[in-house]
Amino acid sequence: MHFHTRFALASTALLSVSAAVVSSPVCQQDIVKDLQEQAIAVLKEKAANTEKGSSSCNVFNAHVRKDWAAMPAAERKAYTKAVNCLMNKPSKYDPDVVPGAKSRYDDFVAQHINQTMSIHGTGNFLSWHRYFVWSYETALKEECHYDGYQPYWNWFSYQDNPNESPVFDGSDTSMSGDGAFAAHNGSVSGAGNIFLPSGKGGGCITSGPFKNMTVNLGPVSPAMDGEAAVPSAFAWNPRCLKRDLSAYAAGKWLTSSNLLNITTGPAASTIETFQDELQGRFADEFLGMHAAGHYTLGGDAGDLYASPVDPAFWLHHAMLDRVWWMWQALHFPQAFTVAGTITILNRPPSRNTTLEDPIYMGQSNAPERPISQLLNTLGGEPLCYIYL
Ligand SMILES: *[C@@H]1O[C@H](CO)[C@@H](O)[C@H](O)[C@H]1NC(C)=O
Ligand SMILES: *[C@@H]1O[C@H](CO)[C@@H](O)[C@H](O)[C@H]1NC(C)=O
Ligand SMILES: *[C@@H]1O[C@H](CO)[C@@H](O)[C@H](O)[C@H]1NC(C)=O
Ligand SMILES: *[C@@H]1O[C@H](CO)[C@@H](O)[C@H](O)[C@H]1NC(C)=O
Ligand SMILES: *[C@@H]1O[C@H](CO)[C@@H](O)[C@H](O)[C@H]1NC(C)=O
Ligand SMILES: [Cu+2]
Repeated sequence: MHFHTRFALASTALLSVSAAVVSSPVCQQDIVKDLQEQAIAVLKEKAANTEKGSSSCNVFNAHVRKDWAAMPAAERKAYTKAVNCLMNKPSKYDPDVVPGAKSRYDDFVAQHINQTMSIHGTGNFLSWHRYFVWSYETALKEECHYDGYQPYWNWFSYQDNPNESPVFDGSDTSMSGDGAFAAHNGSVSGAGNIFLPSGKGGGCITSGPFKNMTVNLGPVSPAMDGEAAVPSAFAWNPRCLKRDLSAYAAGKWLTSSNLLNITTGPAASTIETFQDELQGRFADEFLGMHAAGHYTLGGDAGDLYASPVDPAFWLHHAMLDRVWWMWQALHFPQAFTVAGTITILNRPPSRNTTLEDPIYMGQSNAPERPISQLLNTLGGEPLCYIYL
């Protein structure tokens, strides 16, 4: 793997982090590689010190989720083919209950819409989205014969020009490119506190594997200027997928200094500070890496409820899960704790989240599980994966 060859360089960079180092895109890559390497080293050490049967899940036999940029063309195409397959299979929802769910893909969108207010800014934010991505990956495999694993979008490259990224360059080995240019006045994010200037898109995506896709659900809470909400959350609203790739959001918040803060810096000290910093401090006009990824995509992906309509959602959330996974590896035994409440930003005030709280996926065919079963990606049942 390419990160092995650059590890020595990365270690040096990490020891001498300075403003100059952090602002260099090359070193941004090195820092995430170094954290990755540290996480794997810890997991190897744990595997070596644990007496377990050879069949139990560990870092050596776990499934591997890869960086999109490091995947060969054939693997990328197999992935987008499976996603298109899911978009062409029928929904399992009763059309009277969710009229906008026309495809199997839409079932996942509906799931997210339905639970939005109890899975963001809550104690289950990380575990809910981990299980959501896992259930989607499982559907791609079981229902669409995909034989790989969920790829991730590495936030720490191409921040200055996401349009050139292998994820968004619009080629047939990308996740489709930017939207067509459509004049608009940017997007409003961060619970109304943070304005994002418009990029070069704003209209329908015009290239790549999802060029012809039909979005059926949302927008429920559109962020981009000019977009109107549907009258009810599950209404059918067929239209194209819109994007407005934002170098502004990526360059400002998908940074090594923010990554270091939550993985090894002051915000890394507890699960509470980690997850809060990751999700932003909107009153401080700090978007955080979770929302920054959504607004780097822009367009439909900026809708808190219906953001999974953009198939890049899953690569973004895999990266988010990877950052949590790295934090977890570097913070045993705190790795398996939760903090936060069961309502969005504790509005209205609610009880604390517990490890026994159920995470359910409804129509996505993943059985309800307590949070405690979703904290360890090497837990074996159901999760057994690592990131490389
Ligand atoms: C939405 O969630 C509730 C539980 O909060 C559940 O009873 C209902 O079936 C869900 N609806 C859909 C469409 O998934
Ligand atoms: C953007 O805002 C300006 C000033 O408020 C307005 O004149 C213009 O029509 C807006 N453009 C669009 C595309 O909404
Ligand atoms: C999109 O639709 C057009 C017209 O129906 C068709 O010619 C084209 O092959 C489709 N492209 C993809 C990527 O499915
Ligand atoms: C790191 O995170 C802490 C906790 O949220 C925050 O107060 C601080 O401003 C962050 N530091 C940087 C450099 O972003
Ligand atoms: C909820 O969590 C907070 C912060 O972790 C803690 O201070 C508080 O005591 C907890 N509340 C209850 C009822 O356990
Ligand atoms: Cu979400």
